[in-house]
Amino acid sequence: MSTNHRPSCKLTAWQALETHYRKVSELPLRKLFSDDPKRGERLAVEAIGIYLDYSKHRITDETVKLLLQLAAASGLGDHIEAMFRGDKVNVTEGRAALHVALRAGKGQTMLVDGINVVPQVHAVLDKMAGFANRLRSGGWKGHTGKPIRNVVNIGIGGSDLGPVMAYEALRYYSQRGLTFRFVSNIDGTDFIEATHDLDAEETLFIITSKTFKTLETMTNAHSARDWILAALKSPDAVAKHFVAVSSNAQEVAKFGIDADHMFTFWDWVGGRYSMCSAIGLSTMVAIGPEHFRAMLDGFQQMDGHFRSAPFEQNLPVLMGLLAVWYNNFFGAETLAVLPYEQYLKRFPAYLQQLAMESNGKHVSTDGANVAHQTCPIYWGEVGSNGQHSFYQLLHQGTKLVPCDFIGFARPLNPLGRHHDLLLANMFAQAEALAFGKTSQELGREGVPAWQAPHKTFEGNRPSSTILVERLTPMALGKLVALYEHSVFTQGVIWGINSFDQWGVELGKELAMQILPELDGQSKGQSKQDSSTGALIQRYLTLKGQ
Ligand code: G6Q
Repeated sequence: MSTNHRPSCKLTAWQALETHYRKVSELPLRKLFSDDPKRGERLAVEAIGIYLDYSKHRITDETVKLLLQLAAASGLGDHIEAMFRGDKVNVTEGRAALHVALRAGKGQTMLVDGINVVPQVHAVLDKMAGFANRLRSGGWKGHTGKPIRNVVNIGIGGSDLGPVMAYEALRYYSQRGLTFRFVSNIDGTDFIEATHDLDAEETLFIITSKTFKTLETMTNAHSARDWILAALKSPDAVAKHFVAVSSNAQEVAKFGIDADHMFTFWDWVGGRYSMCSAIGLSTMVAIGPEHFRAMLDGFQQMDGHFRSAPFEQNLPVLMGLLAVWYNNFFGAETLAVLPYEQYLKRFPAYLQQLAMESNGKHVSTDGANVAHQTCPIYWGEVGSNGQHSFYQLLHQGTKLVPCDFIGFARPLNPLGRHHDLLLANMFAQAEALAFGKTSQELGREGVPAWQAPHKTFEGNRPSSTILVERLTPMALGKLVALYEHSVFTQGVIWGINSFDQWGVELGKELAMQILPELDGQSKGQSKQDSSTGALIQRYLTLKGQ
């Protein structure tokens, strides 16, 4: 795959979309629906148990045709194959991005540098299953012989957001006798609050860090070790109360964790694409190896769909192209993800990293500045809480915010009419956004003319609705993979590398330069700019130094 990227906006297909945009951008959804009574059924795709309704978008058949042409002109098919083939698609780090191998079935072959990695993947999954079963059955004892009942995952970024999201999403399936906590922030409060009511004798820490060098994680891991040693008073306790997930065996050994208690993964797994690897150990302990496998099977089904379905029926491709349509032609800056499912409360936060760390880039793979917008800002909140907060802006604000509604037909916790009420709200919101309410309609309802402008909903606010039967481990796998591949699709169209994250480095470097000025190790004039220097001075004064 060549890294020389023809700027996306120079492609004929892109320019055709620009012209087309001028023709269709003002078309009201009301008219599109009244002209085509079957639109709501026609512009929908159902595949592998996921129903995507994309009829409430400001598109015509021509738009879809042109977007598909853009995908073809961007070489999306070749890029998909390159990723699945294990090519070094992460060009700036010279690595493959083969997270799809993490969910491959035992008999499959997926190559990195000519080596089939699937057997390694399954060896680690088996080791994880052995550990998870032992812990879940009470067979893993702490230093004083008590069974472990509390699991604290320490990690950050990709080593935290996937595990915490999956734990919350699949909590219904989790072993309730075990308590799970997640510590990520270097703010000591995170660790203190996560552990304050836990009994050290019954607590196990999973230190998840690909590099085993991340400042936040290692600081928290050392505090955890101090906490265990203070309570259990023996260095031998570390072996029973810590396991590690990492690709850096040397650093794990330095920390004092035995190789037997280390679960490995590989450099071809990016942090934000790692929840199917050993990074998911806490998930597996919570829900058990069988449910974990079902989740991986869900991912795998979506991988297969992404790789083989024609683009016009390809869920991630369609979602990715729609994101491009609003981002680059309507100038929409954000995209809201609105799950009508309490268990998905951390899903928007997870997607923020997935999308924005992947595609928040301003240079293309060949290093040239892009001449177009890249990643929209992903954000969101579970319905119906959002309705009583920011939906006002979605309906009547001045910004265009395409929305993804996500709902499930069968509730995990049926309770009276709750679920029908929840879903009625979800359907109603998408309807209200699309079709609004006119001043004539308000007039007919007797709303006085002076009040009508305030009560008018202009409509034409686009959304997708994703409907799934039930939130199962498999359904979660499908959903996450849907967004992974949608993000990849967008990255390909924009010609950027979705798999590096250099943008997080500078702040880390500067923090290490600033630290000596805060803890009194460097005296004299601050080396920072005048604003940062003054802030540091004020900080030192306030803290009494
Ligand atoms: C994700 C990023 C980043 C990473 C964290 C933690 O894609 O690479 O979020 O996951 O910085 O890194 P470690 O796992 O090495 O501690």
